Amino acid sequence: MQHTFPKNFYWGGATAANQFEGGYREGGKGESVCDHMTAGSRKAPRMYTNVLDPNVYYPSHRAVDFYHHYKEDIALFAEMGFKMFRMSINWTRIYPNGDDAQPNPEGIEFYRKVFLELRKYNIEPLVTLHHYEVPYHLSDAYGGWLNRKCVDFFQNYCRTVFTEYKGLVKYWLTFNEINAGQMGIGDILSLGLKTPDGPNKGPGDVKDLDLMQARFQALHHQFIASAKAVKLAHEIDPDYQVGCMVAGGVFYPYTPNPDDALKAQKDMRMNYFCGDVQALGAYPFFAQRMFQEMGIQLHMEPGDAQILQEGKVDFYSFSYYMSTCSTTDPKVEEANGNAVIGVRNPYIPASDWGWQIDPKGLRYLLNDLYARYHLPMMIVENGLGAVDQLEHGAVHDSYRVDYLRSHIQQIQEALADGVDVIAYTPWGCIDLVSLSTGEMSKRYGFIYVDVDDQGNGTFQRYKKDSFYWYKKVIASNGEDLD
Ligand code: BGP
Repeated sequence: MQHTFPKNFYWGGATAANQFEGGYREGGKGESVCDHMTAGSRKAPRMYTNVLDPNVYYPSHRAVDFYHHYKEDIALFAEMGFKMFRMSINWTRIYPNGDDAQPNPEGIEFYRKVFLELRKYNIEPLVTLHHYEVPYHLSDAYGGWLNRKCVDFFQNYCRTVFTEYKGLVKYWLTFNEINAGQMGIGDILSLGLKTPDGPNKGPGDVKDLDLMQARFQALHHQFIASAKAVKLAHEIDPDYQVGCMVAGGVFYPYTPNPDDALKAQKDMRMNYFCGDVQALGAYPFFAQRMFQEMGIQLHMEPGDAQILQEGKVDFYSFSYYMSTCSTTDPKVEEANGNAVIGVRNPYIPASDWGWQIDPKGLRYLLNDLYARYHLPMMIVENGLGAVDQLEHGAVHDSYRVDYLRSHIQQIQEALADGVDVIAYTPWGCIDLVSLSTGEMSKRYGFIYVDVDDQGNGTFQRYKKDSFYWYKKVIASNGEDLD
């Protein structure tokens, strides 16, 4: 029984280029769809503008400026003792339009410098290839992932980075929260689909098509692209380890009513639909009925089933922020959440953004996923988005420490249960732009960055109380959580 963390456990932190890197259009970078997302707030959604408005603030353009601060930031991660650092490569830094014949050498060099800097401190990079960073041109001119040509463009991009960074990177993730595409929260950002007006959507190219049909077809192309990337990675370097990345969520039945239990079981499939394709190499048993009920007719090319079978991932990774409850009773109060949509659970608290905080749900999910896939597990996102006060250069964020401590304790329980957990990289280890709201004031980091919701500030970095706490946690390999 493993009551402690394994010796080589990967403690670290996670980021993504679109929320962190900035350097918009520097070093030959092209535009991504996320560069067209306005800032929003808890109440007002972010909007996608097809044409950039010079009077509007777009948070990804500077974000927190890792592009110019990477040495300083990595030194801070090293000071905390990070063993792993999750980041994404912005596709448009490598291929500015997504379909270019030649890669952009400056973009390649930028990430090489970052990886070398990480290696200097023995920090293992964990690199996401696609984190809500669809090239704008692929969305605009090709219709995004609905167009199968994107599979080839992605393959080209993967070949470049797998070849260029051989020996510098070992762990890769194909698509961040790939299931965002199935849930309607990733139309533009994850799939590059311009859908009818609404939050996070652009004026609609897809409006004449059935939206669900388009989403699942686009997702199918991502599955094929992911499977081909896994195979290619192993061909280029047999040491490469490639994982899937799924938005994780736990759904408890709201009552013992069998209807609620069945609803919860069905809702839990948000974890399995994509996970099964990527980890087991085939669509799940429940897909047929699901597609039938939704009126979806997937177009598969000959050979697709084999591609999926040959491109199974080496490990499973997921984000975990919350649990929720499922019920068929329409009178129960709804709860907020990212993709984990259900009703309020009276037994657990919620964050200021209404995300329900449930550390035990993490143990539950780890057990559940491990029983299904028998693959090493990485928790590559977890954390508390909260408003922090910077006072005389310090941030007293005991609420964040409480959140993380309770989740780490549950990882420990899962390890004792026998789950093979190999990494924990809390989200936004340094403050960055919130994906859902575009705010800076929803902060997750151990490191405070002095920027406000409109991008004003000194961009100076400050260590929060949680910085010193996490450093102790890592130094003691999870023994000292006080
Ligand atoms: C996940 C995304 C991240 C990240 C995180 C927190 O869904 O993969 O990119 O942003 O959620 O969400 P938010 O930034 O909306 O608080």
